[in-house]
Amino acid sequence: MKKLSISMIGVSLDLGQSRRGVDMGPSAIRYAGVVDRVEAIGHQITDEGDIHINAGLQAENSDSKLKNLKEVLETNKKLAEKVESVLKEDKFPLILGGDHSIAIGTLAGLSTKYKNMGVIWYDAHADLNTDETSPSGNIHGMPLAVSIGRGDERLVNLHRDGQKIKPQNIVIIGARSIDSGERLLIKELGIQVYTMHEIDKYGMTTVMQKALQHLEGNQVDGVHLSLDLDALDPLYTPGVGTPVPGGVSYRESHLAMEILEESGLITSAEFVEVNPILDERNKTADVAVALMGSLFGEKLL
Ligand code: 5AB
Ligand code: MN
Ligand code: MN
Ligand code: MN
Repeated sequence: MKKLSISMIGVSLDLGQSRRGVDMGPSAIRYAGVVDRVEAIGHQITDEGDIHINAGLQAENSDSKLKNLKEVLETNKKLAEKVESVLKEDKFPLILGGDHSIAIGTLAGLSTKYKNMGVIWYDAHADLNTDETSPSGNIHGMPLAVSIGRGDERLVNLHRDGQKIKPQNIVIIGARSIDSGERLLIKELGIQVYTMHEIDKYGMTTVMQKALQHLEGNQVDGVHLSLDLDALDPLYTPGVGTPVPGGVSYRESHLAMEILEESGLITSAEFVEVNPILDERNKTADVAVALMGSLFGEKLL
C-alpha cells in the first residue's frame, strides 16, 4: 500500500445518544495503541488531539425530538472545519468517536473536497432517521439521513447548505436493526443495503466486492469508511451503547477491511461508538485498532 500521511482527530462527544461514556472513546482507542500500530505499517500519523465539546455531563435538553441539538451542532461545525483543513494539507483524515452523530461533521468537511464521494457505512443500524421518524430523538441515529439532505435544516445545512452525499453513493453493510421510517427511505431512494442476511448467504467477500463495484460504477471521487463498532457482534465489541445480537464476526470484519485496503479506494475513515464504560478491559477499542491495522495494510505474513 502507498504510504499515507494520516491526521487523526478525536471527537469526544457523547451527546448524540443517551448513554454516557462514549466521549471517552478517543482516549480508549489511543490507549489501545493506534499510533504505534499505524506507524509500524510505515505510514506517518499525526495526532491532532480532540475537538473541544462545550458541555458538561448533562447538556440542557430542550427538544426531545433532537436531543442536545445545540452541542451536537457546535461540535460538528468544529469537526467539519478541521476535516476541511486536514484535506487542504493533502492528509488522510482518520476520525475517532465519539457517538455516530459526528459523521455529520465528518461528511460535511469531506464534501468540500469530494463532490461525488462514496460512503461505506459499516453498522448494525441504518442511521437514516429524521427528527420525524426517530424513535429516540438521538442524533446518532440520523447522520446518514442528514447527509443526504433529510431532516432538521440546522443539521442539514451544517458547514455547507444542503446535501453532502448522494443516496446512490451509499452502501450500508451489517445492518440488522432498521426502523420503519428508515425502511421507507431506503426503498424510496434505492439505497444499497447489505444486511446480515446477505453477509450470511453470499459471504463477506462477495458483499464487499459488490459494494465496491457499485461505487466504482458511480465513478466516485473518494470513498469514506464510517465504521460503527456495533456492526460487529457484541461478543467481540461489547463496549457500544446500542448492541444488537447476530452481528458481523471479528474475522469477517478483518476480511472486509483487507478488501477495502486492496481496492486502494478509501480516502478517509472514522471509527465510532466505542464506550469504555460499557466495555470489558478495552476490548472494543482493541478491536477498533486491529481493524485499522487491516484497513491500513497490515499483513499477517
Ligand atoms: B448508531 C435507533 N435506530 O434511531 C435510533 O449506533 C438506534 O449510530 C440508532 O448506529 C443507533 O434511536 C445509532 C433505534
Ligand atoms: Mn449502530
Ligand atoms: Mn451508527
Ligand atoms: Mn450505537
